[in-house]
Amino acid sequence: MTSPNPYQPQPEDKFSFGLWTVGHRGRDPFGDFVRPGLPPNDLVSLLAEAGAWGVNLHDNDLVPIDATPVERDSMVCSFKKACEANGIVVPMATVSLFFHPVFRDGAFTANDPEVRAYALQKTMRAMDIGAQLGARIFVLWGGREGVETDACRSAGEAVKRLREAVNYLCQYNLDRGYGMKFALEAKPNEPRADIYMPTTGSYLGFIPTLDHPEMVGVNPEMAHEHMAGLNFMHAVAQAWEAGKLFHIDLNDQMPGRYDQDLRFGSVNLKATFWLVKFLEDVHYDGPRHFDAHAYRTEDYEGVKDFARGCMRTYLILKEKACRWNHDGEIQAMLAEISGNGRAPTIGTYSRDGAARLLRRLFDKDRILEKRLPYERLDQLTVDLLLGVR
Ligand code: GCO
Ligand code: MN
Ligand code: MN
Repeated sequence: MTSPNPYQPQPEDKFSFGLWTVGHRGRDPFGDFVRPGLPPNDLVSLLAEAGAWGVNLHDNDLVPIDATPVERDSMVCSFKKACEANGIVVPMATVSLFFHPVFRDGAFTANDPEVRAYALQKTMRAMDIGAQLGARIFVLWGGREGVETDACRSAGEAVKRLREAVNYLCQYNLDRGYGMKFALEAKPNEPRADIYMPTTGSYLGFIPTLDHPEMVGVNPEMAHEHMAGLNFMHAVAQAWEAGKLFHIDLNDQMPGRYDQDLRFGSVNLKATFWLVKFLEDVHYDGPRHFDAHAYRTEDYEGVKDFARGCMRTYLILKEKACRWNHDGEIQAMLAEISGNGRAPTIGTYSRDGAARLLRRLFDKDRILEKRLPYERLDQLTVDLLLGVR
């Protein structure tokens, strides 16, 4: 008898994939499709076979942009049945505001008011599809909301247009009673040369300026922060701390390159470890969505390998995080370096307290005697990750 797989995904792991991820056919700017197209319902079966919990979709991953209402209804109904039959949920829906040439100058920020209106119409219709499928999270990724030349519009005006659009959509959500939360996804560039709201931090600054900030959070993506040369886990931590981590896009990416969307954990294992550890330590309870796709060399068997790999790596790193948290030597070092109980705490501001702090003498040489053995701590982490600890 074979032993059960300890890294078998479970529904409570909430692993999800986009239709556009496992359905990615390997086309890139230089080369054509390498895999045949699979209908959405077959992609749902593929995900079920791989062990996923959820599937996410853009409106046009399921319903072609010019479908009639009757065609739309029958496609959504049939997809819903396929999900139910496969035990797959639809936690998140989104809208393509980047593929059709009409969005060549952006969607909500485009200069043409008719394009802005069409973008709102398309998004409301995508929300209708999402609501029908049970999605409670709606992602907005403004891939075309940017510029090649700043001569074309004021960047400040673009922010105002974006705010108006999100406010409008929040109102629609309320009006329809959908109970959705919006998750805004940042990216620094690609497809536009420069995209407005280049980082998760930008959106965290934007959200409090909205009419319904409580309805809007972020969808940070690992590859996107890495493209900007940033520490993804730090962005996630800030979003979490602000109560704004509504969704997350997991994948991998070499900094400084085009958007690679590689299998989770396939490039930056250590950064991936710190991320998983963070999510597990804070008991993040949302979907763990893999926004990545298989190598262009793969067929659909390889796509399953890719999907299984994303989830397996997450679960292995989750186990490593648990070991790290229970490692006696690591924990003793953490207790030692935490600095708790050494100096009087500053406390909240008071005039007397500030006066005492202003008078206090600091013995910097004594402070410097305290060792900070981060080299050893990091090596223990590396040993643990490499499986020799
Ligand atoms: C990308 C983005 C997209 C979005 C998706 C959801 O770089 O292409 O990450 O995959 O996540 O469009 O809106
Ligand atoms: Mn991406
Ligand atoms: Mn994404």
